[in-house]
Amino acid sequence: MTAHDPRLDTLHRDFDDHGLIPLWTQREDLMPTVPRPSAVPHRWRWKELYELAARAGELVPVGRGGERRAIALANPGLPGLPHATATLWAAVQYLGPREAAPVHRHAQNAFRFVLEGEGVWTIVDGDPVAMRRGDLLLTPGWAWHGHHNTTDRPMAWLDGLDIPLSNALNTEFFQFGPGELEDRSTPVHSRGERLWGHPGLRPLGGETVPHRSPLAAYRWEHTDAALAAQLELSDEGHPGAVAPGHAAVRFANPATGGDVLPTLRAEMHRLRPGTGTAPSRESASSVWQVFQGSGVFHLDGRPHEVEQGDLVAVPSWTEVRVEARAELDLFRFGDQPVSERLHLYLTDATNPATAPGGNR
Ligand code: 1HN
Repeated sequence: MTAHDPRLDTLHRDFDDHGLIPLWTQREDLMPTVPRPSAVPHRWRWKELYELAARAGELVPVGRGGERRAIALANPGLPGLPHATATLWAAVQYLGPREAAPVHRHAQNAFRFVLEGEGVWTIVDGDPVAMRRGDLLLTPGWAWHGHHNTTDRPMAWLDGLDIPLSNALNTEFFQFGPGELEDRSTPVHSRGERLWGHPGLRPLGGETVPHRSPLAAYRWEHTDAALAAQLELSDEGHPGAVAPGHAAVRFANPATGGDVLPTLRAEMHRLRPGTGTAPSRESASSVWQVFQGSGVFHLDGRPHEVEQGDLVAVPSWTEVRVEARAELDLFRFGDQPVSERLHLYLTDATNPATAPGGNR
């Protein structure tokens, strides 16, 4: 085969006519040496997001059909798509005073993380769950859910879903529920929390589905206490923190110890002022939100200043290093459970092609 043989041009045209593409023109795109996502590292400012969401609150009703006043982070590397990364949907959802978002369910897994405010209840499979600052609320695939705001103030929060992954796999299903929320009671604790929310205690009568966390709410008071204790233990010379000045927890299914959702991992990190993380990459994508504090995300070497509420998309194999200016609490979610379970999860330390002792 020579590149200049005119028969080769004809062959390539004929491939095209027959719906075929030869590997030799595509190899580096199909099989790059490391992941080369189309999504790019990107930061969205909460102040701007919130202001735009509030304008939508004035102009766009929430109700049957549209279902939610949710505004998705659209990665600039994925033009026209409401995708934060190749696999993750992240949106700010805004619910005005006394408004309600109708009941529905879908195969996609979802959660909410609350940056500020309170007074909204989300009803998950009939269980009313309060949403408050710092809480993580779960809506696993196929759980019925609707939300209502019991106050005279608007409330906005972060929604995370595995929509782009579900999209790629063509596994999307959706069903409308009754238009009206059937239970508008406002208990402080959901039934799931009353049954499962006691450290180390497993209810003998508690029925569970293995891939579905029986807890719909993970409360800030617990997350905060866990992070504070790690740093204190570290000061006392005991293990537990990720690194000096860096505490972190993963939200877990209390019945299995596994991730909170089959496709999504959620974590909270606390970095003391002046500390930072070591640079790292992984074959999984994440979205981070600053819960409180300020700092810098260095993404593939480029600095992005962040403050409270700001969101950062970290596509697969982006090098991440985080620096805290003021004490920095960071919520993060990602698709790690997927690549892990498929044995596709690598970091730059475990990539066989380049790790010490690997083939070169
Ligand atoms: C959804 O059900 C919610 O329940 C939020 O709050 C965002 C985006 C696409 C499809 C369904 C919610 C969503 C969504």
